[in-house]
Amino acid sequence: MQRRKKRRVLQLDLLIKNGTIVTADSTIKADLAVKDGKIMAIGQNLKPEKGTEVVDAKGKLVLPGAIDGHTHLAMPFGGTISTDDYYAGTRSAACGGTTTVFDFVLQGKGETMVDAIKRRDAIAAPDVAVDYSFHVGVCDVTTPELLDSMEDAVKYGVPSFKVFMVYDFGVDDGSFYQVLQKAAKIGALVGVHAENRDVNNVLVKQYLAEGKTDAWWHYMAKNEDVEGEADVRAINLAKMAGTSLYIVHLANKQGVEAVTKARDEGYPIFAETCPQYLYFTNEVYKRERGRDFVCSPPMKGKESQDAIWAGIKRGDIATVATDHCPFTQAEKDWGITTKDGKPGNFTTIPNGCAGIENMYPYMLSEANKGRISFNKAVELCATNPSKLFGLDHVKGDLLPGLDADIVIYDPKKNFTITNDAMHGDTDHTIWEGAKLKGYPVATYSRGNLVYKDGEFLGKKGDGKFIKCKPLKFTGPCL
Ligand code: DUC
Ligand code: ZN
Ligand code: ZN
Repeated sequence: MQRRKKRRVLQLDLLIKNGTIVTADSTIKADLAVKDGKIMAIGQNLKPEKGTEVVDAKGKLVLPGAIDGHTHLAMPFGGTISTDDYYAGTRSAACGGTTTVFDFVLQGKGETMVDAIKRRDAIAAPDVAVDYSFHVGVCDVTTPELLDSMEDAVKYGVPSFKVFMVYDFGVDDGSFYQVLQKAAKIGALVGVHAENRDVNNVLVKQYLAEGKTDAWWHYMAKNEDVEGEADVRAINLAKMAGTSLYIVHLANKQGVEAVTKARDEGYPIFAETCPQYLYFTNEVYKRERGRDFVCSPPMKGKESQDAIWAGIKRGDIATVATDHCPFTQAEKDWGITTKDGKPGNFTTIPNGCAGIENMYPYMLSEANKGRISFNKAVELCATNPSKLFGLDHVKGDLLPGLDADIVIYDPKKNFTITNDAMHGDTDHTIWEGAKLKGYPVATYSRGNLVYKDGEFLGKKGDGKFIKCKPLKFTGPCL
């Protein structure tokens, strides 16, 4: 006798009622239902089932979780390792409404791209508290096998790469061009850290010879022109290779203008900026602890900051990400006395700052203050990164079928950033004292509550590796 198959009754797990649902292109008052970690429905007067948890979001905004496209967790750099490991960093991310992070894998000499990804994933997977993926920082394409291994990475689910035009592990223009050519063939996006290495090296030597050693000279050695020239060159190389380009942490006016021009001409050139460039200027390097703000690229002058905000409003800046790479104050003090007890200078300060918990709250606060719309903040921090890095089939929006990565945001809750209130392992924050209008009050990662009212509720190892789709951009589509 044939037994009738028992139909599994799926439980509606969570119902967020009465909120204002904000996505990149719509704002509606509606309820949102979650089942099995996915968004099941968005609509009016949705009814809970027996056992459904109901959350009243009246007066609150319901947003997609942010996607931080640029982090350096547990990264060996500047003679140490960045303070936040994959657990501390993703815990902090969750508490700032970020539900996916893209961390950088630095390829070792002679290492294939997939081996590099697997090496880092072995460290990340047991620790991550939210979902994650990687970009590969390409350092060695000196053999055809290494260059070809980019294609294996795309098949593995990592279709985005980054080259550094600066630092000793950076690539020369020839290798950069080869990486761009390869990307065009295999459906990949190349990101670039654009600063002119040779000019930077010359300026460093000159300033140190003149006894100019404090943090201000870090900015001067990586000034507007040092970054802008490299932006222009990177765009030209992408045009020559006939492919797209993603400029990471864009922080100068000349670069913004070059991006705008290329996009106006129809080229698929995309730019990311970071909250630190939108909030701080190079004035921070004159502070007593200016060394705490040393990151690359450095914060620039007000003119550049204004140009970046104008680029955002015009739609020429596609994403905001953090470049989260914290170091302790004791490590920042290596700019005074190195870890070997020698006199330090601006080159002996590890580059990078914490920011993973501040991105979405800051951008949403700027929206709440009226500088941009909430939709724009969502587009920059969630929807565009998901499209650019190939995960819009699962994340970056609030739509039935997508992962239930959701943030509930209280526009009336004012918040002053202090390091004590942050959830990473860092001992200070450059954002200390910054006043935000509105703040996230709850974060869900695939339907699980991972943050509520100042408290982290997630679990180490609960984050999942997200396989991203191959990428092809033929014009400035976003
Ligand atoms: N810039 C930083 O400030 N830190 C890590 C790497 C980088 O490029
Ligand atoms: Zn960089
Ligand atoms: Zn970076």
